[in-house]
Amino acid sequence: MQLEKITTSQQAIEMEDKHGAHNYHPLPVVLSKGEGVYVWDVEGKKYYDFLSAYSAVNQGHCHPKIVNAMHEQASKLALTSRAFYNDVLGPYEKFATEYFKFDKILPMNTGAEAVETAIKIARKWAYEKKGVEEKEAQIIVCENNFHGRTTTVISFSNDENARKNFGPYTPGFIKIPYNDIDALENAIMENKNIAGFLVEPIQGEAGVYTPADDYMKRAKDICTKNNVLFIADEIQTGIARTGALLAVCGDCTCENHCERQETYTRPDLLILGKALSGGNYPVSAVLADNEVMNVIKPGQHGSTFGGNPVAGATAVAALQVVSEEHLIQNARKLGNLFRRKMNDYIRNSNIVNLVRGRGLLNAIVINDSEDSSTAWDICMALKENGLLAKPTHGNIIRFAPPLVMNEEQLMECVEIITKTLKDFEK
Ligand code: IF1
Repeated sequence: MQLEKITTSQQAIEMEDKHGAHNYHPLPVVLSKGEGVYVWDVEGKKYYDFLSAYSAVNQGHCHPKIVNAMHEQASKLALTSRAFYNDVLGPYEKFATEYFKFDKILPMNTGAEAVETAIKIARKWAYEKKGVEEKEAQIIVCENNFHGRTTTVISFSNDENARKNFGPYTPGFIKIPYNDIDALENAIMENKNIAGFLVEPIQGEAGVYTPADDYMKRAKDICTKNNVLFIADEIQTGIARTGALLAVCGDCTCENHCERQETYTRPDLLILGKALSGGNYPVSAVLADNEVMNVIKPGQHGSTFGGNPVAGATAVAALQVVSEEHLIQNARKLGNLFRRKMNDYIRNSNIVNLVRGRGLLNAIVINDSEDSSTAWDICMALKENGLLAKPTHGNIIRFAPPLVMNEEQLMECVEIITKTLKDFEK
């Protein structure tokens, strides 16, 4: 059986349309090569990647250190399952728990799997440590959340497109408005069965909503006071993306995780994914201290590929790149520059309302109705001008380049974006 070679973009698009499930509506560009901040399509056109696979490719496409680590391990021992030990998992677990300063890590593969893992741990902790009545545990989540696409996770989504006709839904979730401390306190006061509060430090898919600076800290304090687990989903915001190692580190500029209390809101359960492998391999994880993590006993959770040797080797290299190449500082510096330059443009624009974000996780809000095609049309024009981005909801365009970008490249991207936007000014 031969594999048909792709020679044109149109051929690839038609092949996917015929043979693949139609669960996406991609921008009509067919990529065939990636290096650092650049990607190339089948015809050889070069683009700046301003999405980074939704903040998975923070370390840049095909980073040699990460690819080499992955290749070397894949050529030696790829998968043992957890039926046996191997000589990679322990060192990876030691490295990662020291890197993020937690007692233990539970390795999984996709982000949604890690979110499901955190939900299971929080529920078990509630029954076995907090004394919540069996099957009564509740987890508080926020309106407009995005935590993945499994049946339980979409059960607490309010995105009808993500939910409709996937019922019956998993019970045990209470929704509150995002960035609303009183709503969190009231929800906790009104229900004695609360296991945890699951929250994105910045709501990425909802449109890069950055909450009040003290939202995380105040939410954690309320959780601690009421014996509720604070569960941070840093799958998209973590690993230097927001100009700190984790978004819950606030404006800390430390290169190595410092846990400085005045800025760091330490989660009881930390959920990581995406850039944990630099976008080279599905690697996710949940980190917690022994008091929480030790509720999981042998045979109570796991997965075939969770914590496999290739995942471990790849994740260690990906985290080393973050430190060695000072990606935290770079994301902070270039993020501030990007928002400053975009605000200079927005002052005289009638097509862009605002720019918001932290580090190199940003978005612009287009001055048009949510159901207009303007944001999509702008992304199509950006593609023609050599930059790839995609709208989140409706009239919001997310901008998230790899964190290895330099100032000259960023300024060229600002030039492409503003030049493109000018063609849409009314
Ligand atoms: C797609 C969105 C972003 C996430 C947070 C968990 C997950 C994600 C905060 C699940 C994943 C991805 C999924 C991907 C596109 C992208 C996305 F548009 F879907 F919503 F980034 F905003 N928590 N986000 O952002 O991780 O299981 O995907 O590994 O579904 O197309 P996953």
